[in-house]
Amino acid sequence: MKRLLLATSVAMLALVNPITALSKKESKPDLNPIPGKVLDHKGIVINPTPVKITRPYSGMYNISAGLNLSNIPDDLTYVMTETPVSKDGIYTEALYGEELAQKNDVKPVSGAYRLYIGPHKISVIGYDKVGAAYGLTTLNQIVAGVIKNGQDLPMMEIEDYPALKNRGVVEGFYGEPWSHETRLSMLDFMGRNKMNCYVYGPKDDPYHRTPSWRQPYPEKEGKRIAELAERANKNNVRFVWAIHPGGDIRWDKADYDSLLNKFSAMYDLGVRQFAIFFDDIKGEGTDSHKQAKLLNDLVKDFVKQKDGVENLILCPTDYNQGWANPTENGQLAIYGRELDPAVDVFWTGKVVCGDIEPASMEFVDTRIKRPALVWWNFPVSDYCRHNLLMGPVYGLDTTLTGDAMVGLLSNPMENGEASKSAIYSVADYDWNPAAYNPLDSWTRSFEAIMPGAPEEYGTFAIHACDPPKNYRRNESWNVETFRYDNYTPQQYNALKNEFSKIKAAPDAMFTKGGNMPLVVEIAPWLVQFSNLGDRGLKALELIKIYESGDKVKFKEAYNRLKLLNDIQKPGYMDHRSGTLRLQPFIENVLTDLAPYYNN
Ligand code: LTM
Repeated sequence: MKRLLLATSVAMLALVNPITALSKKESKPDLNPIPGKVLDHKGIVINPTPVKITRPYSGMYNISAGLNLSNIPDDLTYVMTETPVSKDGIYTEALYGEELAQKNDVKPVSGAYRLYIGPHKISVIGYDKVGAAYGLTTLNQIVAGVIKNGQDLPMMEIEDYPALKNRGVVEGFYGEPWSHETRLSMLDFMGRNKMNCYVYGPKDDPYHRTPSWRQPYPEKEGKRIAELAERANKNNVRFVWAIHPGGDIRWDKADYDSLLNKFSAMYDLGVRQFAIFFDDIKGEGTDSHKQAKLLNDLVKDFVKQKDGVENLILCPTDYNQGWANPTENGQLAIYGRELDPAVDVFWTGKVVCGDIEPASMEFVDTRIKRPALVWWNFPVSDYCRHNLLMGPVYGLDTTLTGDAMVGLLSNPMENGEASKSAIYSVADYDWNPAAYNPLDSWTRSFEAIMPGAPEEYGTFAIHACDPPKNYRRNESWNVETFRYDNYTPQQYNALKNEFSKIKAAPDAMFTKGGNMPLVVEIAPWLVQFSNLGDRGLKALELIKIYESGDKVKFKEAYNRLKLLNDIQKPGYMDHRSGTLRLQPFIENVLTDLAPYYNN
């Protein structure tokens, strides 16, 4: 009877209340599904994805005795972190050199290698030393997978080489620069994933930008730069130091000398490659002719004068198609005519933060008369600092090759550990764009980054993807949300299951994840994520109580959820997740059921 009464008054309310009238349908944002599919790698996961894997022999090795690494040059054994070593193990060699590479059909590009796991021995042939290191890195990943899964090592042959010359990261965001420890750990991570270029350019380092770019680093910071350059070197990563002088540069001899002095000081700290950024400035500094001349002079007076200095990199003021003057008088065309062809030029694509597509590459390349270096603004979150962008790397065209771009660097979040998932996949794309599989790469990254709790990490990641503006990303696509009056039991149970997982995931990541630096870095988000799971469960429970017709219980449960939501909201707004579908679900439940509560 009670239920009937409630139902009748509810029906009457629905006639007059616009909120309930609207609540019949769940509106879904128009975001593309994530491309790719998760594959079964049968325990052997290699990142980045090799160009070609064949199995000319069907044999398997029992590797319980480990590998005999005595024929590997001492300065390459450091990559074999997961490989058990024994004199009685399988004979393993690593060799490199152009002639040897040619004989073994190894592509003549830096980093190329061939790995044989054959009947009598394991052999790595690198085109160069980096290639040999990469071949061993691949072997180490294979061995780690095999050991983890208690399998035997299958004989195989891998032919591999990078598609893009520059693969890596540009620490180029606004906000808190990465800590020294994060940078060191990132350089190791990059090396393990065959990335080779790290550009140091955090906007909020005063010695990088206006006005202190003219000053040398204080001794302590200088030592750290030296340590970074050394660690980068060890990981076959080029440490590129960037300066951002455009805010107040005077284009006179005094400022030119300041630049030369600063570069010389950085050279003495071990830096061997430099970049000059002119992004996000106004006024004098934007002069394209003067920018080009400055770079050309530096090539002449610095790059060519100092031992071992690599090509300069320039970030234009017109760094994306939306802002670039397309005419012959535009900055890009001026670079094309006036800038030394050895200087690489950054480019963020059609817009500041967006997909990388052939059309915008052609736009820039034809003007600057060289393939651009892509500065990909993902997963950078300086425009949405309350959100973490943990979602898959997609939007990178898989038909692009080294002819269209000289490389692609990811601009990450100020949260360096949390950026590693995306960087793992950028490494995958950079090495082998044609084979890039976004969903698979992202899923593999969970195991690599949080080996003790990959599923829980995945649960967090899938619900922490979408920034509320700019470069919108799909999120929470594994569950369907609904309105209180329009769902099936399957949908209800699936959502309940997901909210339970959300509530429990942070604890598992903390207790068994095996990546404390990451957990500590994102702890405020994890606290809010677990709360979100709890609120979601309470919202689902509220629907059931409402349906039961028990007014007293309904009122209590509504009050509880409303209060919890109000109390937790400020913390949630600072450290958000589930912004696309999950928190809106909770808000909808409260809004849609408000008329019954008020009644
Ligand atoms: O993208 C470039 C070249 N410059 C800045 C970056 O420093 C910033 O991190 C991104 C994202 O907000 N946008 C920029 O314009």
